Amino acid sequence: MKKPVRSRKLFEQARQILPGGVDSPVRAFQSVGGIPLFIKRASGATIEDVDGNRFIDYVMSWGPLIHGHAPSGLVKAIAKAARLGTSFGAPSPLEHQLGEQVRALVPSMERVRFVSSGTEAAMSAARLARAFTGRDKIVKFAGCYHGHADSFLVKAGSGATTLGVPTSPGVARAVADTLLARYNDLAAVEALCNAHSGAVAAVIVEPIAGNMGVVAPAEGFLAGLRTLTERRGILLIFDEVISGFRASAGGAQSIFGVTPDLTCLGKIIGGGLPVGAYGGRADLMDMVAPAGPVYQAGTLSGNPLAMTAGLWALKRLTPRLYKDLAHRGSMLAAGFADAARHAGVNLQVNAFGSMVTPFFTSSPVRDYDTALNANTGAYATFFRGMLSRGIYPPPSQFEAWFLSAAHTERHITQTIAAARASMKEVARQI
Ligand code: KE4
Repeated sequence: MKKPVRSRKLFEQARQILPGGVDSPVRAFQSVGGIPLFIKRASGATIEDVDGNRFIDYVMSWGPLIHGHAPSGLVKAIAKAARLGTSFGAPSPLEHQLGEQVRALVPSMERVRFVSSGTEAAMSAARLARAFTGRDKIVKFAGCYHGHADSFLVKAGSGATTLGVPTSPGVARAVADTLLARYNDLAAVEALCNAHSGAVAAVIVEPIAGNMGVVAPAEGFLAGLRTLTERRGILLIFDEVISGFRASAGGAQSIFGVTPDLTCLGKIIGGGLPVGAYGGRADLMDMVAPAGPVYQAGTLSGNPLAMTAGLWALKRLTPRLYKDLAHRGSMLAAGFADAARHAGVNLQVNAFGSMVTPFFTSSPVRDYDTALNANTGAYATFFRGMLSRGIYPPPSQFEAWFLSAAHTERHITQTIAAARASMKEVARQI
């Protein structure tokens, strides 16, 4: 790997204008050391930095790129759409076409509203839940991340945990209405709902957690949340910004057979362009302005380029794609486990389809507390070892590694070989 000379210079320049030199905290490499690499281009499963280093990419823009970087058909579709105009600020047929495509894949979303990020989707869904129920409290789970709206920045996962600020300064007042439970702990949710009887508007959950690293729902957890909330007139919100279209074309709700009242989407739905969405029962969504009184708006919501990219991406979610992704995801997970065993390193590998997280800990990871047991120093050593061997992992122990249709078995084999060598460096360091 060539020294990141140009990246270092660009980072110095960026830090003069962008807080921390980046536009999203987890990109800054703060928890893994070194400087962030500035990317020049990407294609398929690989990215190239400004110093000419090429890597097999497992960040994949944090989940959106299930078809890989810049598939030629997608680029052509976006270019064609751009020639017709980049934004109208008025309805276009593309919006309800994508909405119909989403509803065909996720039938619980009888109505859909497009926004420009997962944050907007989750905050709007919470506002709607409060309006519909007339209640104020929202139950979230420690380690889950629903974007950076004030009420969700409480024991939030992803970058908030990575930087060691799971509850952000500046959100003091909003958090009074946020109740925290342990992921996979139904009794904790029951106790909260009993203690705040009649005051809880919604429970919001990542049905397959990705923001403390990958943590799957325990047997019966999601179904238990559904029963518990239904009985109390509490809305159930599935934040499927990561899991939507990632593990199946119908999202986690189709895999586990649990139907939420509202669903939040993002990432894959935009094919790599800025799209979020929230949707669900018609009686709920018809409360959203201008159909109803709950206000939510957005200059670039339903943007024609983003809608075009989303349509292109969702039309290519085939059973074959998911079969291949699941196979290669399990290949990678097994390879990590094998590499750690050979090196004598404690590792727990959590995987769900094409989402994988190697946790550097000896005990199983089932929730936020057990995820926090992971040795982040060991992860940082592993990260640097992989980077030096041409692999670009997420710069945080508390994120998912994402595969795409462009990741071939050869890519996975190369990654496992790099992991074997990097694990030996971890063994020497711990
Ligand atoms: P955005 O506002 O970043 O589009 O979406 C927020 C969000 C909501 N819900 C879930 C389940 C999410 O995972 C996210 C965002 N995910 C992180 C990565 N784990 C985005 C990466 C970043 O913050 O830079």
